[in-house]
Amino acid sequence: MKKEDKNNKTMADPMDCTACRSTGQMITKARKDGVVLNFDRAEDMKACPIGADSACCKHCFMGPCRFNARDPYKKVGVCGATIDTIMARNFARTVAGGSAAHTDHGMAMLELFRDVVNGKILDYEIKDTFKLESVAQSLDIETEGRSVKEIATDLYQELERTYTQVDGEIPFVKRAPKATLETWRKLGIVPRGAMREVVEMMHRTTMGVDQHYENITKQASRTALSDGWGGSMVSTEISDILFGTPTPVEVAVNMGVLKENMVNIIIHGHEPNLFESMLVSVGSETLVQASKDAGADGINLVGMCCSGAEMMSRHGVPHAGNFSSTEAIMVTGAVDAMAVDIQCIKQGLASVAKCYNTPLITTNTRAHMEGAVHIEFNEHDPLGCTDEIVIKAISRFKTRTHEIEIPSEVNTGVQGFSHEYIQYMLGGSFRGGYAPLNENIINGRIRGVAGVVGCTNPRTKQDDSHVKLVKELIKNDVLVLLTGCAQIALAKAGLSSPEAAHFAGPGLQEVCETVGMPPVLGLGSCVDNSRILIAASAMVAQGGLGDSIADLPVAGAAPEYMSEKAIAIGQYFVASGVYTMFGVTFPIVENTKFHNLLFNGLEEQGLGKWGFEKDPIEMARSMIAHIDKKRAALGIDKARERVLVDMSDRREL
Ligand code: SF4
Ligand code: MSK
Repeated sequence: MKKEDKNNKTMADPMDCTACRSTGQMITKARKDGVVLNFDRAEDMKACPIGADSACCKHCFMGPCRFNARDPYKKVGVCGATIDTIMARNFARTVAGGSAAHTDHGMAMLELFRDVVNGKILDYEIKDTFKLESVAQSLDIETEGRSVKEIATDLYQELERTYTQVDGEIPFVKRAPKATLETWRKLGIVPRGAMREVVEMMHRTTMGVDQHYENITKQASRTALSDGWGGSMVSTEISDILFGTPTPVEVAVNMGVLKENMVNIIIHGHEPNLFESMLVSVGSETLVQASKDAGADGINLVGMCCSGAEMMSRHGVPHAGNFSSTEAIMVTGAVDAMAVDIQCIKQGLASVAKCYNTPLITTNTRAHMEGAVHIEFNEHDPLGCTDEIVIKAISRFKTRTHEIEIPSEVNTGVQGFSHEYIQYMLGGSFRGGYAPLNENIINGRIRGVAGVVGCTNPRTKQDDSHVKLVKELIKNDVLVLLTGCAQIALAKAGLSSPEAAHFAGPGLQEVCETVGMPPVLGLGSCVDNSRILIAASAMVAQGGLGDSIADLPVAGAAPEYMSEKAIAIGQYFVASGVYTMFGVTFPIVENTKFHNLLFNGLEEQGLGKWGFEKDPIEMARSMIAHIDKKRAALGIDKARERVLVDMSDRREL
């Protein structure tokens, strides 16, 4: 349903924009307050159809050149480039952009680790020495009888190769199943070093360099793998070592976590160090007293987007909402400061913050914004920044003038399922491992595993596809692993609690009830998708489900993605052997050679493949069909038929 605003612009009904009631409530209030949000801008700024199909090129100034998606081979660019070259180059640059984001984030984490180890940074320490040792052992670093500092120094030196190495193989590819690694070697796509791959990708896609869509796609796979098994994986592992590996924790999610009588501070972005130091600042007696002197009951620190997802998983910090809600939450009038670091931070936040007199504070040297206050975060004096953020928030609380309207929704669920905890949960502390998961897949109680990840996007109803897709998957006995904004969508829908097992099919429900786990397991932020790769490798290593990730009855999806990072993640899952489906839109022209390569050809090479579907139920069906195809290839399809026939027996059991 659409209405017109005072300028006669059509405005979508708030509940057509989002499945999140709190966000819908805030869209309504924003319109009353005359404030424009991302949802309204998406209505106003229609997507360029040529760009959406990736049928244009502006890689040189003989162009831009554009093609007609209905007749893509009718024309070539001024340089003679074909539609396949153009689409492949655009796609590859998107992969390079996303991979660069994860790589730069990972490099920052590794640099922090180095300076903690060598004693130059004193505000952080190695919290998880068990994880330090297990990561070191996975890279054949000697741990027996050695000090933490010795092991950590060697680990730093080894992992630095992930980024800086110019030849050879990045360290973590050792963790991939042997057959998967052999396929990469055969295809020549084992990453050498993340910086080399991203730079080479950018070079190859400039005008007049690589002009064969297959060769460009090969380098796109190599670049994406340098992210998944490199930049992102290093980031996750180092963050766990420094700040602790997540274990299940009950967490409150949704806008109702804001408190009217407290100083509310939101952290939004991707790097955990800012948030870790904020936790210290909000615990400071002096600052808590200052908040009370200002008339508040204390300080309420909450997260949003992916740094929120990471801190929710690691420390149980309440989470207020995902990507599409970051502007809407300021409409509550109750946000006394929002501090941001890197990635997925909409510039539109600045104007919304101004409307509600909320300090919007940028903290990272890489990410300034017009209209925001910049207080640089420096790991050598982190509290210098975070204390100042708290002080700004307290003074905004003291001078609150806006009407406060906090939606009442709060959803409680269990988060924080790291790969390490999944092993322990399924196998127990003495025989931790994936045997019970594999056994339940082989016997058919669990049909397969799906990773549902990625953003929300105001071009599609927020959270709606995530929730419908996941409900359909678990109803069909598919265990779902979640990260990033998808994880928050499902938490808000109440699927993260063990009681949600009743949404699952009989086989998955039985497993969830036996273990006491929810049917969806939240693994953390978007950079933590590397945990899914490690879990998939552990499933292969456990045995009984084939030799490579491509053999597993698994599938992946990002039904509401918006970021370049999501395309990089999709490509590293595809290159790792996973059928990966995206929704909303896909930057490709159908009935072209490049389309056929991504959607079929890569699978024929022994990798995974891409899929695209806007309808979440159809998406679930395609994923389930793929899982069943893999089950049949493994010869375990009959077991599942028996499980379904034996339902009453199992009930008795
Ligand atoms: Fe046009 Fe070729 Fe230049 Fe692209 S590289 S803008 S297709 S001339
Ligand atoms: S924050 S990349 S909107 S998941 Fe990681 Fe969310 Fe997507 Fe950003």
